Amino acid sequence: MRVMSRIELDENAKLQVEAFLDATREEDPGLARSLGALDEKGQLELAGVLGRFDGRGLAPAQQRLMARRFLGRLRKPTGHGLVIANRVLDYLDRDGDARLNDHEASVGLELLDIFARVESDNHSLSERELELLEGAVRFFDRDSNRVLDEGELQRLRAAIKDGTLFSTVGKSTATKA
Ligand SMILES: [Ca+2]
Ligand SMILES: [Ca+2]
Repeated sequence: MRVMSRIELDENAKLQVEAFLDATREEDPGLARSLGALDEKGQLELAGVLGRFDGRGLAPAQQRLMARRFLGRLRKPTGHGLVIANRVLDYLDRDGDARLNDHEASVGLELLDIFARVESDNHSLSERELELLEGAVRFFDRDSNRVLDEGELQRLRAAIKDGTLFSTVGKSTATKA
């Protein structure tokens, strides 16, 4: 089997991003504009997000819709924001297949919606809110296997519900720093 070079991988990622942006210009012009402004590194991160919805037997239009449900929640997505988003998505990929199944995706959307309201009462995440989300999933990954399993998710949900999340996560990031 031939191994793809880094350059070929990058070329594939670019084609994937171009196809996504072309379709998104019609389907969600505002999102297409902010994603279209990403530099090359940001586009590779975008390809990383798009790849989570590949190869699940979904039609391309459905894949784009799923990807946009995530990307549309990021306020003015930047390359840095997409790096954090990819790190968070890694924690949600419980079966480790680098794809998000319906359950994994719905947990992701649930968390994005909660963290979108942390610092500003709206439906989109600032970079700061994304960073808080990343801190939370890292903190609640108690066995440090870089996956948020069901028990860990339940503890995270409980901490959100009883309002202790930010004192807990705040403390942990303060001690780590
Ligand atoms: Ca998965
Ligand atoms: Ca874990």
